[in-house]
Amino acid sequence: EIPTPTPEDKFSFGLWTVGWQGVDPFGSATRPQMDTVHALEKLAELGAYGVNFHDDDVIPFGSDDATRQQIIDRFKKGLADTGLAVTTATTNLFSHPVFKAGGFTNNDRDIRRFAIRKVMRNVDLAAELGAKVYVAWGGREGAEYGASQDTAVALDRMKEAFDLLGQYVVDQGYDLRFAIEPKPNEPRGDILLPTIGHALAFINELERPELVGVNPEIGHEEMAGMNAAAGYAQALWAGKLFHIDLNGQNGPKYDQDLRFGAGNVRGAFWVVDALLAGGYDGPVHFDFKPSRIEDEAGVWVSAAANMRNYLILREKVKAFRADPEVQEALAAAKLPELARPTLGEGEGWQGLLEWELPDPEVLAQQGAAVEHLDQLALEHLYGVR
Ligand code: ASC
Ligand code: MN
Ligand code: MN
Ligand code: MN
Repeated sequence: EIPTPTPEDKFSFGLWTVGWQGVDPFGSATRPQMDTVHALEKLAELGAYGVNFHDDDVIPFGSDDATRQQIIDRFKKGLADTGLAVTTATTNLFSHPVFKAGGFTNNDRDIRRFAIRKVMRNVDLAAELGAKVYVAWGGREGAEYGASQDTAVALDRMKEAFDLLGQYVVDQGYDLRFAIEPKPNEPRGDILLPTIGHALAFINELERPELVGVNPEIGHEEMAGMNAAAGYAQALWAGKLFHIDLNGQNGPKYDQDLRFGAGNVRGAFWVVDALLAGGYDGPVHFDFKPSRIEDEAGVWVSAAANMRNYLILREKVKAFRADPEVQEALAAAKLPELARPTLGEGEGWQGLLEWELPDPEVLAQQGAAVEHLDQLALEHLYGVR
């Protein structure tokens, strides 16, 4: 049977997810504001392990120091009372109009400096609350028009921001690493670092690449037409999967942020497979939006369903991998052979030159045996095996 979520599963939620009031580009809020401590209580009750927040999710933008401290004290008490961990934190560099043309890469230097200060302030809080990862989603870092942003120079400024923040956590002695969250578009027409691949290449240019990884969101990769599972697998291969945002999306359209497991179900199955195969052991974090046509009861139904769907898919992936017929099919499709290095031990290009060439016409005749293999995966997913 499907297990119930426990803190060992390390499920975590952005406070902005269950707290989303349903504001969209065409309509105003459909749900009242949710009290943060109430959200903590409900999430703990449902079996979550931790939470993640933007600074402004907890502390309204512009709060004075005394108010900010009162809010933090109440939030800390809520954490202590519920036993929830703060796994991650992030910065809202997208809601206030000051960030309308970006934060780290805004053409206005004062806004860039303001944005970095806002991050530093919340990094302090994240470290104080025990977060191990600090997420950076640059939703407003981008453009709609070719000439309005100089991409190369904007990347210089993006690098400058991450180098400075890396220096900051090192100087402060924080045990905190950064995770860049790619997204192709929305709210900007085109966003910088639009995919996992762009982000990984960017990270290699930083002064402290070891401090920075990625936080891929399934829906964002699918908006870009990418195979999310392959992206998670490459991030794991590069040692860069510091955090994950799981949710659901139906192909390239607006960012749907459906609960995990809704949307592209097959894609979700392979994402869980990639996470298990790659040994991902960080928080299993959901970044979704409960449908704006739901009331609060629907919010909790969808929050619980994220975890349930993950557990369902985890069972199915394990059953698929353990199925002897699947193992035979994998062998028939030569997956074990891909695991063998292409050159023999100690062999170099000379050995390859001495090797008697096979007949390509004969090699070309073999079937790849993938139809049976994929059908087995589908039958596990359909629940008939
Ligand atoms: C984040 C994150 C996103 C955005 C979005 C804000 O921190 O991971 O995808 O902010 O959820 O609505
Ligand atoms: Mn999204
Ligand atoms: Mn996200
Ligand atoms: Mn999102």
